[in-house]
Amino acid sequence: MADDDCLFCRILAGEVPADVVRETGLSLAFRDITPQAPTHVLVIPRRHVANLAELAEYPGELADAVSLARSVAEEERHDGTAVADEGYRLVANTGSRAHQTVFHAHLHLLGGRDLGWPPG
Ligand code: DGP
Repeated sequence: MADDDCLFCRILAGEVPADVVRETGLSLAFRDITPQAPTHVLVIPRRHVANLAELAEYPGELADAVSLARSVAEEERHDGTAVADEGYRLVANTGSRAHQTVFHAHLHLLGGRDLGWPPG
């Protein structure tokens, strides 16, 4: 199931260190190494699939990842306010033209500042 060449599989295996925020039996949440917002957490399935579209073939695991992201948003606070209350964004870059650089499905959870629209 794991891909030895996949960075996020190596994080899941504990071979590459990560700042883990929360986890479930199906998913892991850890801080992005190049944060783009005060809260920038990546939520990944333990299953190695290339992107979110492929994760849709496993609805329970997709729901678990979204649920974990919600839990992290409820826990993260800036100036005393939960990210879940002030607003946050879940992003799944899919494919190289959308700036996907790691081909293991992941959600970016971004919050803690005003987020522009449309995204770049
Ligand atoms: P994307 O461009 O959507 O594929 O996002 C991949 C993200 O992964 C990017 O925001 C940077 C992050 N990232 C890359 N390498 C590492 C790493 O070694 N550790 C952590 N925590 N994040 C990483």
